[in-house]
Amino acid sequence: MRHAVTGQSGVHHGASPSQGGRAAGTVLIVTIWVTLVLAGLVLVFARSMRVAAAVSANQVASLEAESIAAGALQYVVAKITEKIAAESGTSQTSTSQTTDTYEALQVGEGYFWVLQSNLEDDREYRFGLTDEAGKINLNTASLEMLQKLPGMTAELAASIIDWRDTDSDVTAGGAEDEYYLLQPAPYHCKNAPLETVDEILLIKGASEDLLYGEDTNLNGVLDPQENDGDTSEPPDNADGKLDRGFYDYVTVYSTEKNVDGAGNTRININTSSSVSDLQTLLQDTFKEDRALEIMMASGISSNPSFTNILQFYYRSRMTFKEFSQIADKLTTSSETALPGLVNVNTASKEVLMCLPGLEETDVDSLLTYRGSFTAGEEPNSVAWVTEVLDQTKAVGIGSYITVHSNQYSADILALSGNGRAYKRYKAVIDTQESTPRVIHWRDLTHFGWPLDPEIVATLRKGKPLTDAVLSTTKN
Ligand SMILES: [Ca+2]
Ligand SMILES: [Ca+2]
Ligand SMILES: [Ca+2]
Ligand SMILES: [Ca+2]
Repeated sequence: MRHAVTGQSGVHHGASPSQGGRAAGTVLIVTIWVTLVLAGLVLVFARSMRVAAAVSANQVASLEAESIAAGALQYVVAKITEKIAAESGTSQTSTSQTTDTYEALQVGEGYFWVLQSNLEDDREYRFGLTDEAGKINLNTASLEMLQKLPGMTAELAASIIDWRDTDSDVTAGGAEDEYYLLQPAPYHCKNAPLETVDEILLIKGASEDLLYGEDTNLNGVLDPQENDGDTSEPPDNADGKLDRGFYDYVTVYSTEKNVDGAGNTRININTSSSVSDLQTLLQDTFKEDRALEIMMASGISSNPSFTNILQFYYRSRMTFKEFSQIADKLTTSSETALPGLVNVNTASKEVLMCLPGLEETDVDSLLTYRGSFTAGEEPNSVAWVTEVLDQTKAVGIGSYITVHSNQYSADILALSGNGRAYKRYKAVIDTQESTPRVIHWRDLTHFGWPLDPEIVATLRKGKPLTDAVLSTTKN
């Protein structure tokens, strides 16, 4: 600024060489100088006004995205309520009849999506709710089951066991207080269940690399930056496929009440007091003499001790059709809550592979059999696995499986109408009570924009979102 003023005054001197004009010239110089300073101030001020205007416009967009996300959560809760009503038969529409949309739903000027990891295809986005019962529960899975998760290390699996168990005995390869207290920023081993999946990052041997794999923006598909090696963050092996971590396969939320699909208390066949209840159930369901045959064959009167209900099935020599009618009404546990059971109707191949004793061929057979189920009319008991697996394998997984789901997660992405701001949240909704409850709400915005950047670019140009822009397939 000062330099510019000197230059200007020099030019002025050359234009007014007379002695008499010296005083007037000085005034003129001062005037010019003041004018220049003022002009400069105006310029600076105008620029900061523009910045302020842009900031406040972004704030408005950000607030808009925030309210859209809040609206999206209400939508998700409403959809879950509908789903429960349909399943319990209190609604006219069955689950199969309701077509749920979770993609590019418009709210005011803006939009929201409910993202779902597509575990079968890393080139195609998928939308909808995610069933938490279709995952391995980090708080209940055995060491053997944890070890079978994709990308899991022996060290981390053992350390998860130590992290959640109440004792301070170190599992081989694991870690208790001794390890955590020696860290640069020391902390205690939790010795209690994990409350969130991401809490795993506090555990020895865990890393974002193991948890998220190459999918560092958590959208379930292979993005260009996840397939270009070290050219851009994140580092990846550029092999044209998404090497996932185990994030999509694990949960800490799955739990169910020990009741049947209709909400009635189950008969615990491991207590001698239940013998008459079982007899009544069998007589009500089948003919009296058939009920007696089943009771006799099962040996329940003399020895009410079963590993799980599938073992009862084999001992009782019921037909599959008979067992299917009563299976969900039976239990071998006296607990009122059964955390961490895996829903065999919904779990992914990778999750089913973690169940004890199953080979890949067994899991493929389960998936093939499951493929014939009609949506909304899936079996209401775990009995069907006996149609696929041999006795040893069926009984081997019988204590770890269910067909009920009570927790759903929603990965909500909200975008302002002008494309300037977005928000992304993970919500976990528990449906065990009559009113669904949000039990977890986490900001995922920092993972970056997870869909096609063209969507944002289009809205920023003030253009409408066409089907081509909204394409769910990645190039
Ligand atoms: Ca411990
Ligand atoms: Ca990705
Ligand atoms: Ca990369
Ligand atoms: Ca890869």
